[in-house]
Amino acid sequence: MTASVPDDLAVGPLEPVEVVDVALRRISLPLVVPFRTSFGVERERDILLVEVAARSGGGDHVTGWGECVALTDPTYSPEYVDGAQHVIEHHLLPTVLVEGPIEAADVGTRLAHIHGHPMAKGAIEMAVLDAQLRAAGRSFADWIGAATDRIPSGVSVGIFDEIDDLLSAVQGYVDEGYVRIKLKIEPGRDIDHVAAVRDLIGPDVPLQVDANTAYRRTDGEHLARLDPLDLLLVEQPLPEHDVLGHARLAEQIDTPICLDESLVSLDTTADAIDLGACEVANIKPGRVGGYLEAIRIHDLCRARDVPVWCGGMIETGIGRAANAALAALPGFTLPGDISASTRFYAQDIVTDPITVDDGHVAVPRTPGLGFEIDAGFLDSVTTSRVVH
Ligand code: NPQ
Ligand code: MG
Repeated sequence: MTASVPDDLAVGPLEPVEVVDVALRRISLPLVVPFRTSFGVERERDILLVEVAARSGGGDHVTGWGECVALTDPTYSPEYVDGAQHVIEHHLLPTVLVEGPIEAADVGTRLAHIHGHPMAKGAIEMAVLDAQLRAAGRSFADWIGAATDRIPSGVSVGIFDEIDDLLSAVQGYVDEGYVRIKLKIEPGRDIDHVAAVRDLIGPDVPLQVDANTAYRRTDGEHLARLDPLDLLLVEQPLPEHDVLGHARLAEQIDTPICLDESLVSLDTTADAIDLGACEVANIKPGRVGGYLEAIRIHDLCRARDVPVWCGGMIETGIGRAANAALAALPGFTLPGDISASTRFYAQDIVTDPITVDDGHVAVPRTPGLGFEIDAGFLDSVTTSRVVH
C-alpha cells in the first residue's frame, strides 16, 4: 500500500443501531428525456433501494434508506441491479445481519472478505448510516463537517447525433442556471460537437467531457485536439483497467485527465495519483463502496492537492441529497454532477426534490442523509419489495 494514505475518518462517533429487518425495494422511474452515453441509451431507471428498519439505543424505531447506483446492465461497471440484489440477498445480508448493534463502518469490515460488489455493499452501508443519523437526530452534512450551505451545480448532457440538437439541449441547461456543462463524447461525436458547444457558451462557462472508456491508447493525438477548447478535464477516456494508459495519455495532452470508472477504492485512487494517471478525481460513493470510502478518498486527494468533484449515477432524491452533503466537504473544489431532480425525473420519490437556484443546490441539514420519503409516490413506482 502507498504511504501517507489516510485510513482514519475525520468524523465523530455515532451511536450504533439494532437492525430489525431489511427490505429490498425495486422502483422504476422513467427519464424525462433519453440519456445516451458511449455505452448506450437509457429511457428509464430501475433502482434498488435498501430499507433498514432499526431500533436506536433508546428504543426508538427508525428507518434508514440506501440507494444502490447499479444500472440495469453491466455497461458502466461490472455490477448491475439484478446482480446487486442477488449478492445482497444471498451473500451480504447473511454476513452483515448478525445479532447486536451495528454501525456503518461495520458493514465494510464485515464484508471485507467478499470480493467486489462495491455498489451493493455501499447501499447497505448507506442505509445503516441513514438509520444511525436519524436515531441521533443529526444530519449527514453536520456529521462529516460540510463546509458550505450550498454547492455549485453541474449538468451532464448526453450524446446527440445532430449538433443542433446538442446545442439546444445545452442552451436549455445554461438558461436553467447550471454553472458547469459536461458533455458525453464518443469517437465520431467529439471534437466538432465540443467545439460547437464552446462556441455557443463562450470562453467563460466551465466545460468538460466524459468518454466512459470509449477511446484506446492509440487515440492520444486525436484527443489532443480537445486541448484548444479549454476544458476543465476529460473524464475516463480509456478502459477502467488501463490506468497506465491514462498516465501515458496525460503526457500527450494538456487537458487534465480525470478518472471515474478506474477509481474503485482508496488504494486504487492513491496508486492512480502516484502513476500520474489521475490529475482530477470523480468521487462517486456507490462506485467506491459507500460514503465512508468516498470521504477517505476526498481526504487523500486533498492531502495530495488533487481536485475532486462529486459524480452522479442519476440517483433519486435519496442519493442526490447525500451527494449534495458530501460535495460540501472542502476538497470538492469543482462543481459536481448534482443537478436538479427534474433534470432526469418528472417526479422524485422524496418530498423535497433537489432544486437548482442561481446555479446552486442547497446542502440538506435534516436528520439523516437529508431527505424525507414521499411514501405514496414511492409505492406507486414500486415494482417489488422483499423483506429479509
Ligand atoms: C458518469 N453519470 O459520470 C455517469 C454515467 C451514467 C451523470 O454522466 C442511465 C443511463 C444511468 C446512463 C448513470 C453521468 C446512468 C447512465 C450513470 C450513465 O459516467
Ligand atoms: Mg463518468
